[in-house]
Amino acid sequence: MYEYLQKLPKCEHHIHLEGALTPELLFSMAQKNHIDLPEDDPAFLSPESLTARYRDFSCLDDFLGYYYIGMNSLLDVADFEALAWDYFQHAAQDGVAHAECFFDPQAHVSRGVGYDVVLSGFKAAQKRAQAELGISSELICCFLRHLPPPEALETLRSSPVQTSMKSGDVIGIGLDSSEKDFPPQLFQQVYDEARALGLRCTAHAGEEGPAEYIATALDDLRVQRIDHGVRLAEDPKLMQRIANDQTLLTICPISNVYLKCVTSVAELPIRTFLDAGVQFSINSDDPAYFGDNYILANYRAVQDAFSLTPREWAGICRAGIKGSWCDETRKKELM
Ligand code: ES4
Ligand code: ZN
Repeated sequence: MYEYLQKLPKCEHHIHLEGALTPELLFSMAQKNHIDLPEDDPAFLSPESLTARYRDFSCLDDFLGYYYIGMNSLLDVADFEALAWDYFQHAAQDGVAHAECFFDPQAHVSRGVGYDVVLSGFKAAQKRAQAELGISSELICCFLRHLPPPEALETLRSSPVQTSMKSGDVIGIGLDSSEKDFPPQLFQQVYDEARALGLRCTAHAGEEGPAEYIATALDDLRVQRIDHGVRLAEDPKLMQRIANDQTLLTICPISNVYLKCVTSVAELPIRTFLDAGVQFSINSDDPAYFGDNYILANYRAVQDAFSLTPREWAGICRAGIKGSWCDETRKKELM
């Protein structure tokens, strides 16, 4: 069965490229770029101690603290290219055919790294992934919900961001970072303006936050997908609505365990979603922070917990293709 899962042409819709920064890459880039790592946290003694610390996240915010420190090591175009290339190589090994990748421009621009530096690096890796690995990919620009909404608007309206969206280098927007106390509706204007530009829209909701945030992401942000959404099972009426509308959830099982949203993959409402006709894809989220578990490890973990049939897996992959944001020609190839 694992071999069957490896061979399935998979679409990944929920991967933060900054979350593919391994402790080894983090340390080598920090050294090259003369970036000081925190001296008061023993986790930063070595890649090994950092890896050990990653096994012990208490919640989403505990993880995010490390995630934002980690990405400070990324400085030039070559760093961003190396980061994304490292991800694409893992993706190829795992049988990914198409990847839609999140990135967090605000976390780079705020520390003086230009948006075009980030984008050039990612674009170079995407081009190489297409040519050498046959992986198609797209970029989704995420806004950080723990920062004031006017800062997200300012980022969206900035000229390099607008250029990347009008050229098609970036095809959609997302909303990530701390969820509790940062409801989706705070970002309604950002989503209205992005939609007016013709962008696709998604948002993290129902990861740590309540099912109600899934409803407001749909109603106020008018998103076409929901990232995580595992708490949807707490609201059967909303679950029926999502099933009827065929809104894709991008589920990240191992992430949910690492960040203590659930105690095990078996606790996730995978069977409930299948029974209710809720469409979802299985994804890695931040593989370098969650035990080096890329997409195939997530497929395997779901298989171990739920013993799905090949038919059910084929259905999950088909839903993923349908919910992808590539052009119709590529979709037909993937089918
Ligand atoms: C994230 Cl797992 C998760 N949740 C919310 N925001 C994020 N950014 C990167 N990983
Ligand atoms: Zn995520």
